[in-house]
Amino acid sequence: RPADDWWRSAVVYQVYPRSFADANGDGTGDVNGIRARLPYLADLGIDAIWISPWYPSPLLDGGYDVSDYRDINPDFGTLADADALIAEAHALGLRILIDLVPNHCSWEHPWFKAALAAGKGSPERDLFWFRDGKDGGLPPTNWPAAFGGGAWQQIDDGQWYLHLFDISQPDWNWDNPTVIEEFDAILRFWFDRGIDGFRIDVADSMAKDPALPDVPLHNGEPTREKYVGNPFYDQPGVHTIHQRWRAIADEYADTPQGPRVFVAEAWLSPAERLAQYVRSNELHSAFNFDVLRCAWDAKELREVIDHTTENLWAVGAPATWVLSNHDTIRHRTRYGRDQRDALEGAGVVPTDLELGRGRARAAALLELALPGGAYVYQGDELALPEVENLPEDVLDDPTWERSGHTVRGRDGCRVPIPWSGSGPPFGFGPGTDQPWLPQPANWSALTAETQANDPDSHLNLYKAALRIRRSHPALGEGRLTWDDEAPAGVLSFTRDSFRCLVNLSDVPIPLPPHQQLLLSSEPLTGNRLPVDATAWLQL
Ligand code: ISL
Repeated sequence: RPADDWWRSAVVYQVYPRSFADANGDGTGDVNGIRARLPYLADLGIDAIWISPWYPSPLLDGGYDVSDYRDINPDFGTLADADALIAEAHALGLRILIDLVPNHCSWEHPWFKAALAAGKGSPERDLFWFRDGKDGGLPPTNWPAAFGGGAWQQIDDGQWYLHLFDISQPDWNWDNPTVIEEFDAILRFWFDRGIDGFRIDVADSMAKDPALPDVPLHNGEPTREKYVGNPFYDQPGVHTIHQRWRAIADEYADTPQGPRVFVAEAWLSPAERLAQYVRSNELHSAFNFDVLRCAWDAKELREVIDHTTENLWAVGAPATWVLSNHDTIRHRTRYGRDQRDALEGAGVVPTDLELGRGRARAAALLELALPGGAYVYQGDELALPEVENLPEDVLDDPTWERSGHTVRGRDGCRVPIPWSGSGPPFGFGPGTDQPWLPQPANWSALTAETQANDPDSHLNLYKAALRIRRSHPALGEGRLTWDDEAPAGVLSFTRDSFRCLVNLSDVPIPLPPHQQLLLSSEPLTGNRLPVDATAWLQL
């Protein structure tokens, strides 16, 4: 395929730098840790790496609170390390995407500090959303923040500033030309250093309705729903910003790497809305989170797959598939929870090392057989489960109260990767202590090293699938055709001479006629595909 189109069918591996690999042994992952594992990633067979924010940051939102967009967090390394990483990845044929966080920065960003110092009505304050409150000491609007409470914080002189996320993450004012130009320069800074593209954080939120209307109440509380017309999500102004960025990425078309690309993070449903973000003069692609939200259910999955592809293809964009990321419960555990409920109802107590594993294997082969691009979150190739029992005193992500219950943060999917060895830190770093989040003591069976030596491991299933995906002409971009004759609870589709069969029913099913079994997530039982398994067939 033409190199310029690599992103249309790329398998992108998400690195969460704090938790991936720790080269200097301080318990926190770093850039040199990623460099040391590049051969592992190349061997896995992915096309690109997306690195979650690596910028200087107080890490109050895991780095999505940026205090300098043109440097590397000293805890993670230096710009020279980043340059080396980009060059080494390219030498291995891996593309590098990094995270851009344009909706907000950290309260440690020098421009926000200057805005606090400069006072009411100053040009410095106009880079953010500073407003006077309403009569009676109320904030300017009733907007809710993502991590609990209201989205406005009052400061000493009585004004309030807007933060859609944590109090430490003031929102930029995208109506101010200085903000627009600053982000143009940030894009060029990293493109010139050789990155292949950006993942755009909350790509649907930068523009705000300047009239600042309140949002409606749901169950007595201001809604967080992205209803059409929401004053801070999916406003028409975001598209002007994206079009501007697309033109900048296209300026690089004649460089050896080709044009640079964007992937939008926007939790927008239905797909008709998301499709607006990937029109040909806007962002190249967008995460499709709809499958991530599906239960392990054939009918629901098929509807979502069809709905997504129809809408994204209508604007010429590729479909993308996401099962997990650093914000969600790992999919192995999501699927396993339903299983646990059923098994416990039948009097069986499953172990956490078995639960959800089969479904995670089946889901991986489904994801990698679908048309378009696929995202793999670090550790998913090892079948890591969500760590559900982290002690309270180690939790790092914001935890808050909503509707009378405590919402725990997202630490459980961010536990450092077990690479090797029989106990913590499992080769994560050279130290002997626990890394920044403790790893479960029973993870030795899940390490990359253990799995590399086991032909039936989850890791080797991914490797085999990625190898076939690279070499099979029917996989990657292109269309799919459903087999409507498939039994209930079975997803079956063909892509030219390739068939993918996923058994979500509760009985083993016979394989339809085929020339060759390319891959199966479980051993067959007498030519039957077991429950919760996927087979890839050559027709
Ligand atoms: O996590 C979500 C749903 O499970 C989303 O609502 C998510 O909070 C939202 O899409 C934004 O996420 C991104 O920006 C946040 C940051 O905390 C997340 O880690 C990041 O992925 C603020 O920068």
